[in-house]
Amino acid sequence: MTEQNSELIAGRYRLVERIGQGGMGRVWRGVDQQLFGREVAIKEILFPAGLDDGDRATLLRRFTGEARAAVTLSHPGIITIHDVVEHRGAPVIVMEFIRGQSLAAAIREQGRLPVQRVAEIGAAMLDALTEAHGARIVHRDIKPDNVLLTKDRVVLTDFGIAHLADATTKLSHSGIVIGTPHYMPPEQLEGKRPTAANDMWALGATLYHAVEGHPPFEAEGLHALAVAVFTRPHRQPVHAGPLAPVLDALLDKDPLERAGAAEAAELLASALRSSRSGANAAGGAVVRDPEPVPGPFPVPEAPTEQARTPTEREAELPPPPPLPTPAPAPTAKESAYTPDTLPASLPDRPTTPPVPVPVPPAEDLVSLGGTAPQGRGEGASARRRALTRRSAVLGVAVATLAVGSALTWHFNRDFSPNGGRPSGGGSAAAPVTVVIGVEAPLSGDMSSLGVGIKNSADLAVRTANRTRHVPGVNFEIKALDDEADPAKGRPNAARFTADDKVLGIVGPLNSGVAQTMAEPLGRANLVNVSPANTNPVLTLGPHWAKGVKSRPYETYFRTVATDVDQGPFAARYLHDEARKTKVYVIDDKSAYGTSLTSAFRAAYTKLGGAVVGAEQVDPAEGDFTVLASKVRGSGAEAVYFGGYHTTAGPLSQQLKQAGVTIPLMGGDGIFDQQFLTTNAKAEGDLATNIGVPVEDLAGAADFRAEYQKAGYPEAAGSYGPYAYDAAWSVIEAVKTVVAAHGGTLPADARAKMPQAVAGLAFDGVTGRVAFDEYGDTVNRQLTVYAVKGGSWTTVRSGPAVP
Ligand code: ABU
Repeated sequence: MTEQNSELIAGRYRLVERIGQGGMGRVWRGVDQQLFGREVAIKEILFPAGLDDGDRATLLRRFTGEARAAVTLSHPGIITIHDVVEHRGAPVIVMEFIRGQSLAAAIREQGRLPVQRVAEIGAAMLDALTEAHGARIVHRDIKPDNVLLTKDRVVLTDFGIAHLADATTKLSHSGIVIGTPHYMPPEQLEGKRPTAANDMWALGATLYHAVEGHPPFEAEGLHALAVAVFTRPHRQPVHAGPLAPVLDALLDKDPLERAGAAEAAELLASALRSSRSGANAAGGAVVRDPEPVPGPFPVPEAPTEQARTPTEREAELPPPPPLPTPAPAPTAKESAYTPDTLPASLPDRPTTPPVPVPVPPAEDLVSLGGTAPQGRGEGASARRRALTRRSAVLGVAVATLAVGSALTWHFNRDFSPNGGRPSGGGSAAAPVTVVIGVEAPLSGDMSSLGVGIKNSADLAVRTANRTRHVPGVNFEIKALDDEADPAKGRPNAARFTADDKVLGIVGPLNSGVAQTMAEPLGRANLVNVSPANTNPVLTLGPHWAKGVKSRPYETYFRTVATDVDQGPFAARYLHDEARKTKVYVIDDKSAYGTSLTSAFRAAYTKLGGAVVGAEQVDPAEGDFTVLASKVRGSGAEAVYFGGYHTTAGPLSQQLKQAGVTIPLMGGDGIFDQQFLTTNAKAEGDLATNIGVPVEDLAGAADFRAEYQKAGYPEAAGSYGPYAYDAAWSVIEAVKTVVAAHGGTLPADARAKMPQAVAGLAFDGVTGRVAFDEYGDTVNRQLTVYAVKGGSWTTVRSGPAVP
């Protein structure tokens, strides 16, 4: 096709003007002469130079077949393909002509877009993708350029075209695949067979770009970008507000853990409700969008504007009316769709230019078919395997880039129409899956404790499945990382509540995280049993210190005693036995640290001890030399610290290095091996821990033996046994619910769980597992430890004093 011509394609489509140019081809406005001059968009696919005739013929055949599959799609959110024809040996697609603007253009013009508008766009895109995935068609190149916005539609374009790009470059033996890696999930960069999960990631990346104004991963150069996508979390969104949970859920690197359509729809609907009601401004932890946002979208109005360039058109377009609220289920259709009223043009300019992406040899050719299982997966072991494989593949991908080696194209391999889905129909006797969420720091400074919690819950689940503890039910773990960051609690809670199969959660570790999770979990009737939180507020309410108890959440339980016991236990030891009558009290400002020091101070002063100084420190600070000189000048005989080992270790060390050779005492948050390994001056320091030493517990020996046998690479940590008992609390409660429903899981099982957990009483590995009327454990034992000879050594153990 020439630049300005009136060439006739396939004897009926006349080109009028070129309206776009992209990496894969050119787009023209044209008319269909056989249909009374109906306007159409004509996309000319450009094959790379150097293909021989055989390759061209092969590609043409493949593309024609794939594009024809996309022709079968009929959905207002998917561009209608009228025809796929061949012209001078290259494929040409004839599509509906859409008058609008790409999302990429909107972002270019306006910067980041308002949360509500992005949620609306996301819901519409998801609806369209669900339609395509239901027809076993994967887009593979969802990005802002391929999303068209009109007055009242959001339309995905270029279905099937990415396949051609991929096959084209593979066939040309170039060793590269054309694509847009800013929106590609790790498995797509690996060159794995496309699944619906690819599109879900790309949806997340596209929405992220729209609401933040930049893609979730950015780096200088392809290599760095690929490394970032494979190995790093996406940049935390700062403008997404209630959209943050859906972005997190969609940008999960593990396709098996990534949100599927139902979960994404629920999260989008929730985000939309929040943004419309202004709940985001009311104080959710995830909401941060105080800055003014750009105005509504421009969309073209007059057909005469089509003759102008896309940029000119896009700059002068009036705002559209708001889109409808997304349906909670992703199957709703826009019944009011009137294609004839929506002529169109589609500029085809990538926001980010297509770049060559290195890929290792693919297992199979790309194909339009193939949806994968969505959402939950095999949990811990699957994730571990995936991460290991990902590292290996990254190495291959980078090596491919470095040496420019050619790919082997498995041209003759059959494509499985099943697309990697598990085959075989389930039988009527197949067990129902119940998911137990695990919420803990799985990365970062506190991950040694968090991973121990996850493994221990996993061990409980494996044991329950192996022994068929709940007949007809198979348990799975779904673990989410909070990095010990309270801001992660709410998004993680949203992911759990959106997944109907989740009937209980083990975690979190940090009281601060629990405070952000407890409210949304409570609203969703979803129980969580923490193996580690000790802040009393979670069960007794905000006025516990004044003796006013009021349980805030019927869904919150814990298997550990609280700081109501731990603070006084430490105070008694320090004052009565260690004979320290003057202390300096320091905390790390965390929910845990402040509650512990508050409980300690009250008890210590009641015993007659003097608090000779108090200070709050910033854990990020790390330099405590000024504080050390204050402590030295105070005459304190001990430091009592509320917080975690990550701060206590350097604090203790710097105190001693400054000549303040008095013991530092903390709570269970410092009772960790890492306190010893990161603090060369720990000798003589003290800690309380929840419970009696594990070696004194009959059940704990079995737990440790089983844990070891299971082969987890990480230690269970001090909260592992409590996590094991917490997981069994959920399992036993499910058993109760099933038994009360004639041996099957009722549809409202989640709602029945809080009462079932409240009524439990069994012997666990940490002792008696049962909960009082506030959700606190009835097992209230504590132990004081001292660092002796470089190890934590038991000093005193016993029940909490009433
Ligand atoms: N119990 C100390 C560590 C966990 C928490 O933040 O409560």
